[in-house]
Amino acid sequence: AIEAVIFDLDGVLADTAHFHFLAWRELAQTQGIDFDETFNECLKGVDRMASLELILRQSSRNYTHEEKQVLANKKNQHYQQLTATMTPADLLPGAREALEAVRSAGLKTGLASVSKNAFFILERLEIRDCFDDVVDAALLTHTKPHPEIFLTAANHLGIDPSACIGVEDSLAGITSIKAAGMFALGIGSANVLTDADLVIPDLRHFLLNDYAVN
Ligand code: B16
Ligand code: MG
Repeated sequence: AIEAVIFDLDGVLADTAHFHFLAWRELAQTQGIDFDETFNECLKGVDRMASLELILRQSSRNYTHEEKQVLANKKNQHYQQLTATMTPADLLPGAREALEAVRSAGLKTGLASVSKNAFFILERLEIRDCFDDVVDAALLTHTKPHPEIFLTAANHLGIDPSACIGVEDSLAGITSIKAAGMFALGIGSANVLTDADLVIPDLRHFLLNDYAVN
């Protein structure tokens, strides 16, 4: 039976995925690099430096380590500006209800975001207390699609990965969940999240009994 649900943050609980997109797009434009929503799909769930590498790969120029650091900081400053005024009203529809449903069913909740801004966003949304464990992205060696982050969350919760559901909006995230040996619940479109065990459009459609019965 399912004993824990481990949520991604960006694009699942809040629409911060859009803010990441806006900040990366502006940065790419300053470097003369084209950037659209399709390419953005590959960046979702991928950490800051790895995302930057994927973007700069489209340029014919070579960037030094220092230049990359400057660009990554710029993007992050822009992202922090965009998210600074978020409030609990910015939780995506169904997010709070899904978290509460998991807790009321006596299951544990975890957060698996590779974002180093995750703790800040949780504070803005006032949902830090909804989680039994929040993985600190700063302590990870690998970004999604590697399973490390979901395995770490399960480990902290003391639950076997096979008894966990992972909830993700990104391709990299679904791969990470499956590699961790969990049930992968995709948020978005089944045409994009082809490896998910089940895809729902958003958390208003989250029905724990559909996945937890065993
Ligand atoms: P930061 P998630 C990921 O978060 C985002 O999907 C991804 O677009 C972003 O690059 C990454 O966090 C790093 O974020 O620059 O704030 O450290 O989807 O794992 O919650
Ligand atoms: Mg995400």
